[in-house]
Formats: sequence, structure tokens, C-alpha cells
Amino acid sequence: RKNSLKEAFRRQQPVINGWLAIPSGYSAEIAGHQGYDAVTVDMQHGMIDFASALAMLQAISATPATPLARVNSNDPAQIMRLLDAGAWGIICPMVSTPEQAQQFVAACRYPPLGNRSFGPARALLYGGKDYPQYANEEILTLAMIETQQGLDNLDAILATDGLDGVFIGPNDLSLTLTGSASAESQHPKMLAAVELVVARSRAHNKVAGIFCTSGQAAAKRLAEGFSFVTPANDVMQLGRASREAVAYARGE
Ligand code: 3PY
Ligand code: MG
Repeated sequence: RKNSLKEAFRRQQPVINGWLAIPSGYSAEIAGHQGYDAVTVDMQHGMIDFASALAMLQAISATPATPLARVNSNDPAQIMRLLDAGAWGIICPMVSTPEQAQQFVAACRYPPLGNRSFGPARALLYGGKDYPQYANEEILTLAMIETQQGLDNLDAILATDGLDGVFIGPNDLSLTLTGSASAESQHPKMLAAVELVVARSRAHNKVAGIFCTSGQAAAKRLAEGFSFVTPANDVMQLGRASREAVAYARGE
């Protein structure tokens, strides 16, 4: 297959996904060479405009990692533009109803399956001349579950044709479930929600993904049954590594 992530899911191999908020082709290139299966350009909470995203997708496509993008909303125009720019999959925030899930998937699929407009641009260069023939099969679609409503509609969302799976945004989900945002929340409502997403995704034979704050947390999520994990983003990693280096240097 052209998209190795789809192959990994079929073989039930876990996908380790990098997450970039810093608008830089150079840091995207660095991330892509660290062993990640995929690296996601975060347009929602990252400080990234389209020009930077293009350079980052170019940089990632020169590494072994598969380039993905998290869009800033369920906006067909932005989704289509990032696919044209070479993203091999889209993570869509705040998908709370099956209608929203359908709209999201339709933006990622050429007719007759969806309404993606034709103009593959960089996808054609990077994906080859036959990209239009296989794109509908190979573009990965992950809907973020990060509201109470999304959780209530989980089964209907997972049943969406062409949706590869769901991805928990634990900050937003805990915010709506418990009143405070925490990526590794141990609140009983969050623990139950996480368990439910893993179980229902498995029942629908779909990918269960989640954002994590560290490699250790990601390993724990894989053990819980997730198949797509993000062990922190570039900002957290840069901050953490810097703090540690300073502390060591000071002998702390
Ligand atoms: C969340 O935790 O809400 C996310 O969107 C992860 O970045
Ligand atoms: Mg979120």
C-alpha cells in the first residue's frame, strides 16, 4: 500500500505519531528522522500558517515518517488544501456528531465517495501520477473525540463509512467531562471514557488514537489498547529537554 499507516493498522502494529506546533521545516525534518511512523503538523493549536505547513510537509516527506495534518476545524477548504499539499491523512478536531464525521470524510474523498475538489498539486508529485486513482483508499481520516456529545455519539461516528478511526483529545474531552483540562486526567469519568473509546473502536474494527504527554504515557496507552499514540509534541519535548539540561548543568 502507498500509505504505510494503513498497512500498519491492518497488521495491528502500533503507530507512533510525532506532533508539531513549531512552524519550521527544519524542526519538521528533525522530527521525521527520529523513528516516528507518522508526524502531524498541528494547524489548530500549533503556531503554523499554510506556508509553513507546506514547508513542513515537504520536509517530512523527505524522511521515513508519513506526513499528517491536524486541521483547525472541520473545514472542507482547509482539509482539501492540506491534502493537495501532501498530507497523507487528516486529524479533524471536535467531531461530535455523525453528520460532522460524514462531512469530514467527504472532504477527504474524491467523488463519488465524497466532494474533494480535484487539484492534487504536491500530492501528485509526492504520491505519483496514479495518486488520483488510489487517494480515496489511502488517505487516513481520524475524527477527534473531545466533547461529551462526541462521546455520546461515539458508535454513530465510528460507523461512518470511510472513517479510519477516532483520536481522543484528552485536554478538551476532560474539560467537557470534568470541568478541567488535563491530558493525563485520572478522573473516573475520563478513565471510563477512555476505556469506552478503546472498546467501541475495537468493536467497529477502527483505529483508536490518543494524544499523550510523554513516551511513558504513550506506552501505557498502547498497553490499554490504543493503536495510534502521540508521545507529546515538539514544544513539550523542547521545553522538557532544555529544563533537564539546565538542571544538570546547575548540578540540581
Ligand atoms: C486535546 O487534548 O484536546 C487535543 O486536541 C490534543 O492536542
Ligand atoms: Mg483538543
